[in-house]
Amino acid sequence: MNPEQPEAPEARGEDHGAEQKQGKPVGRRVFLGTLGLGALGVVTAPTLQRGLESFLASASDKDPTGLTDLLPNGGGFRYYSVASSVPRKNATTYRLKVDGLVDHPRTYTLAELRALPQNRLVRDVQCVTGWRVPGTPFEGVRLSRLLDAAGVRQGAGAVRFTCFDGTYTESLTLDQARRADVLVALRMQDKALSHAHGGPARLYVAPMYFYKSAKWLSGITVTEDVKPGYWEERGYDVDAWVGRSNGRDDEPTS
Ligand SMILES: Nc1nc2c(c(=O)[nH]1)N[C@H]1C(S)=C(S)[C@@H](COP(=O)(O)O)O[C@H]1N2
Ligand SMILES: [Mo]
Repeated sequence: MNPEQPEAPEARGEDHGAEQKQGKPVGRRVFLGTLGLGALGVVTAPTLQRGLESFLASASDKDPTGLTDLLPNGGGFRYYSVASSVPRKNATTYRLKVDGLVDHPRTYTLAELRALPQNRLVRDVQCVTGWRVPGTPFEGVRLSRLLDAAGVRQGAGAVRFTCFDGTYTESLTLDQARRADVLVALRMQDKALSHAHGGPARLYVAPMYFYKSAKWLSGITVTEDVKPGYWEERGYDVDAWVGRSNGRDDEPTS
């Protein structure tokens, strides 16, 4: 395959939800979307990414398929929102509520989150539809710290995330939520998280496909059981480990 001339973008499943529209099983479609990157390997993946990106960008004027929702600043990211408009929140208006099966429910301001110890992780971002952004720094507060501060009660088994877009939801088991590589991220690529990327704060679940990383995070609720999130109700795996879910278990992890 010539990296500068990728095949039709729909072959890569760039469009979340296309599986449902076309009545195809998610696993197979996602698997097909992976073959190119998997075969080319890590070294050439950025080149392929750029080729695909410019292909999509040049097609954007005529393309009615909605595949070209690229961020204006590029960088390999697609901009995704299942909500058609999302209110903007800033340091004055942002709030993050932690509640549910906890002894000390609490609402944090952005200043309070910034005052907590920050952890920085540099991993590859991997969307389940096939695009990847290598070595992307995220920085923020470990979710485990917020859970410990809240005092998780006996009988709790999961965490549910809600967003101020009013629509998107996600969830993790309590064990997953307590991992050191799961953050409430305030910074990305060493800048304050932009509105487009889910700022002021988003969830960042490093070891899982990027759909777990809920943008515009506004609520963390400790619950008894896992409730499938937005995309999971539409066919994606609840346990979204990169390379070990969604029919992509052949992909090398990094
Ligand atoms: N609130 C919200 N969070 C979301 C999504 C969304 O539509 N809404 N899309 C998910 C998906 S599928 C991906 S790939 C990433 C995209 O993040 P980005 O827009 O910062 O590239 O956000 C995830 N989190
Ligand atoms: Mo995604």
